[in-house]
Amino acid sequence: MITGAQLLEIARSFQLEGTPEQVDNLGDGFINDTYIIRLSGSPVKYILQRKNTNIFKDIPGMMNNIHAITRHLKKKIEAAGGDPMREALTVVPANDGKLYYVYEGEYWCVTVFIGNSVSYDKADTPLLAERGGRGIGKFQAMLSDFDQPLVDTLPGFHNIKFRFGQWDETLARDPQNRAASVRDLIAEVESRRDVMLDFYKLIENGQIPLRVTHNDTKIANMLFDKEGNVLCVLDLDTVLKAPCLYDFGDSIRSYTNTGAEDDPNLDNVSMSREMYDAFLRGYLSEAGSFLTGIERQYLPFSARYITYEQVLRFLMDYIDGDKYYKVKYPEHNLVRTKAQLKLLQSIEQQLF
Ligand code: GN1
Ligand code: MG
Repeated sequence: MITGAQLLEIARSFQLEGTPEQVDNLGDGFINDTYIIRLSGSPVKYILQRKNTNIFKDIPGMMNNIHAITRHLKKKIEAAGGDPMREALTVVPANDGKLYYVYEGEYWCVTVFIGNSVSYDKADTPLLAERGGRGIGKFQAMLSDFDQPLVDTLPGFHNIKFRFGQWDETLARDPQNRAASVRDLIAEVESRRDVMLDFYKLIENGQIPLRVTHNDTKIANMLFDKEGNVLCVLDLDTVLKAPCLYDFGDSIRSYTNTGAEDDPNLDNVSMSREMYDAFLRGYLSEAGSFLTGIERQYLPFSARYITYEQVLRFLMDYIDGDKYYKVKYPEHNLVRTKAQLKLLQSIEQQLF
């Protein structure tokens, strides 16, 4: 466990506008550890993150990506008369000028905290879903002319072929002897293998184009303003060249779920068609101008694809002994799997 004194020492290693006074835990991301830095005698706050090096193998490359992307976004925001300090993340370099600081072998990064904003774990109204759709569509539109190279921070992230490779290997190892107890869930994954691989072929053969996309667009990864508009898109760790359908699909997985991602009560979980239509409306109001015919055609399928991938990943991690996602209790990944499967079935019933 990291101590408060160590966190302060790490905070002091960055180019902050003052002296850090206190560093507190913030939020519960599944991957990185997030803290808030408060300064003495100043209202300015910062976000400090310990990046997960089990998952991200090239943090300097990732931070270069984020730096380049946020600079690009800031130019667009400024040109449109917006506030670049609030509508895009600001990466704060370490005292040595690097975009990260290594402390006892771990990688730490800082961004400016954006106050006077609201965050959600769940979309509670269609209006919020519509605005979320508009926000992610606008994010993609602003990055549509970003032409610098990007490091692939997470090779194979939404590549279902790659995921099946991991899946087959994990099932063959079955390190915790859990596979037998989840045979029915494994069968649910297997029964959709071919249809998912068929979709992936459209990406491999270039029919579905690659764009600069976010890839992790759950509602908790955006900040809203008090009026309910998306203020700033957060968590840029996985911005990659990928089909924009991944963003749409992951958003539907998040915004339309009537329950929680890890809801233990499956009766709570379903896709809200009203929320789907609202998100789609908002998304198309920004992305409609650049989407090709085939992208439009596969928007509903992308919700099925990403939700399916999430079922596979949660179940695979359960079988693997909970190595990837942080869990709050022993069966957490299993509960997540079942809840996401229920959502997948609801998507399939309503959209196909
Ligand atoms: C993780 O980083 P975070 O907590 O926003 C995961 C996503 C999953 C999500 C499920 C890099 O997102 O792929 O969809 O959890 N991110 C990574 O909530 O694996
Ligand atoms: Mg993330």
